[in-house]
Amino acid sequence: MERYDPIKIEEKWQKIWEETKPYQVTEKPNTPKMFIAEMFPYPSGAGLHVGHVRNFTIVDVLTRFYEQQRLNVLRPFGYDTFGLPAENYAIKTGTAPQDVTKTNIDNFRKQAKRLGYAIDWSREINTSSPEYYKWTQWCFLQLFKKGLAYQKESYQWWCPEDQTVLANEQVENGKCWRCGHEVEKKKMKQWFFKITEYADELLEEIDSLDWPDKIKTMQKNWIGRSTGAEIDFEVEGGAPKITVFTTRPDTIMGATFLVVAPEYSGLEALTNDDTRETVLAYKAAAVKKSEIERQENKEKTGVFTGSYAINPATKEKIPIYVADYVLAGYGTGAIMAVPAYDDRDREFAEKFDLPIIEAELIDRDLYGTPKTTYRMRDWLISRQRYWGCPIPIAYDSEGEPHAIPEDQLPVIIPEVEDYKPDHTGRSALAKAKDWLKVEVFNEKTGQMEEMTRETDTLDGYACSSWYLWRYVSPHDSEHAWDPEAIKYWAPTDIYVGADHAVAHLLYIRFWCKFFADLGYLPFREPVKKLIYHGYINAPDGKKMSKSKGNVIDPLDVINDGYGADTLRTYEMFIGPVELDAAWDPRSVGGVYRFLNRCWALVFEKKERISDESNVVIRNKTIKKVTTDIVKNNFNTAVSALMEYVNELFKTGASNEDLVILAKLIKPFAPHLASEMLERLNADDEWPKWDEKHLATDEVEVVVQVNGKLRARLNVEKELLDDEDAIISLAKEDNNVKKFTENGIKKTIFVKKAKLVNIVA
Ligand code: ANZ
Repeated sequence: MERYDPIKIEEKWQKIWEETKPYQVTEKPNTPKMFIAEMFPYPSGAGLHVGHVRNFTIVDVLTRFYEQQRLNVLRPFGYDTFGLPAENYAIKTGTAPQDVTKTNIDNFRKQAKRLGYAIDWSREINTSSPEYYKWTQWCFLQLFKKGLAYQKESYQWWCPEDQTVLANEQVENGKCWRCGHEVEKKKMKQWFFKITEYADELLEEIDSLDWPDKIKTMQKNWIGRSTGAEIDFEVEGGAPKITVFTTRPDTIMGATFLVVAPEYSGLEALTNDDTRETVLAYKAAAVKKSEIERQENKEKTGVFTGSYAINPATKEKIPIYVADYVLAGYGTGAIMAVPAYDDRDREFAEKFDLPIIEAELIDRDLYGTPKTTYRMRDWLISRQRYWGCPIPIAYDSEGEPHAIPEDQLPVIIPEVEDYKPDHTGRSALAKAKDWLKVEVFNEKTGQMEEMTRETDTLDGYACSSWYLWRYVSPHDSEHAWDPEAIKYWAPTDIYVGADHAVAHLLYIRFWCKFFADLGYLPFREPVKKLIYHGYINAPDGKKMSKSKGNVIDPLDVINDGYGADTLRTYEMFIGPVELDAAWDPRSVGGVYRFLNRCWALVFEKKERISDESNVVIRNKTIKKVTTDIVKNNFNTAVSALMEYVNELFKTGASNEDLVILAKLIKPFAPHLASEMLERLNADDEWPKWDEKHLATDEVEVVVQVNGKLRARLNVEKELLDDEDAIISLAKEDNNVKKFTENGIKKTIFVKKAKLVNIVA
């Protein structure tokens, strides 16, 4: 008998797929389409990890499943390549990020091919290639022209030692990750996208999506719509009035003090000679804290500003405090404190000995104007980084921003020798002196002028906000996406990921709505169905990490002789898709044995039985595997196939039994299945079940011996009333006999549960 040699047959089929390109697709107007994609990976130097394999294999199972149903399936692949790791590596080693990226992509592609994915490789995209980022810049300019890309002063982490801006993740316990110096907050002009313009639609349309509830709730909370009122409070002594935002205007009779955020723009005007120094010192300390820290339930801190306001409802004079539990970016950055009704205000009042008055509630409508606020802020997109998409803007001599004309795109990332940011915190782009200067038409003066280019680059999330649409026409040099191709392929039918619940998945929805408004997209939601899967952890249940030395390398699993089909099938079998799962080497071996059994059924010379014999179990299996895949129950689909194979070992198999097995297993183990189908001389079209064969009057009775499942009996429904008959059938089962060789102590039949319990 030929032995199952996965390495050999996988090489054979991968070569065939490489040459015949069966997964390369084009628009077929009369064929229904499916557009399935994973959240594209960042190609790190470490190559694929088992989490990628879970992610890509889910996409592949679905791709092959729908392809076998003869839908026109688009399954592209791409790389999200800008980002800090490549830039930091460049700073450390002087290697150009372009070179590192190329090496990493080559490695990722090679590894993905070893897994036998049904990818249309002609559609590969890479966000840091100029052909791609030209169109990211084009997208930026559309937002800029509509006023949805704008500049505003904003606080940034700043390391005074390194003279550089730091990203949030580069600040560790208030210190710079590079030099360990204490960081500061520095006010700088930054670019933002006005995502808040779409807050209502982003919130309201989410319920219509076939997405996991968990993600929908996270997005809703992130957008955080609150309805309330803005109320003005006059300030004694002539300082400008303070407007507060409250969701409880009815509690105003109990407002015994006001609190403003440390960043509140009118803060200094509220101070006097006695309080100014303390207030400004408090502010300086508070702005260093992150918002999360400030919202933590710690002892409240704050300082009296020296000013008083008048409560418009009680006409009482109430003190104005500054405290960091009030956030600058939410509402108006000022609140009326009602300690009798609000816990945070109560804590503050208790600490500072302020009155807590349980005043009556009054009509809403009496004070202030209705106002809706959102937790979500505009999206800060400026990055003072070299390895990002250059923002296509230049400044005139007055510092006014102008769009680089579209026909001059892409603004190519210039080569530099030193990738470190410069001493003012600008990215290394500022060191490309020739590149900095550009002639741009100034519409205000009506002439061409020499201007200075923007040296900030775009947040990587901008590059990934439109990549799904690029897949429909990845080589289009005229458009970001082809208008006809987008109509046929998009929106994405199924999107698979394990990360970015809020950021990325909110940003693509925002851009979709924006480009739909401009008429570039004929839909307003980019992803119909979202599959959000769990992580794969180490065998001990801990997160895999290099430092713990518990990382399983998928390529090792393949090269150890198990092959890609075992790896793929195992990762689908590992557990319910939405849950985290721990790697189990024994179970990998179990899956490998299962594939060996499939192989043996087809390639061992054995008598074939008639097609009729297994018609019920065959149809049952088709139904179970099909409906399980549709419901993303990949693990139970694999177990149904295992049961089917066990059955065929018991009963013998017909040709049809084996063809069905090969077809059903192809999404999971495509190389093995292709080899089987070739031997059986059959195509891979997905089989249909016939209800006629399932509608039997039989019911299944489960037999346990000492608590372990040992048999399933199919019995006529009426027999359930005959306890003795059932028990003797159970005892006669071959497998049960094996486990009761030493005699039976007790037998119990639970009719309701259709269960026979044998104590042996
Ligand atoms: C008086 C009051 C009485 C309030 C009461 C609540 C309960 P949500 O629901 O999350 O929108 N608030 C307003 N702006 C704030 C800011 N910048 N930083 C911190 N807190 C702020 O919360 C709205 C409530 O949070 C507002 O209503 C305000 O306190 C506070 F019994 O006003 B409330």
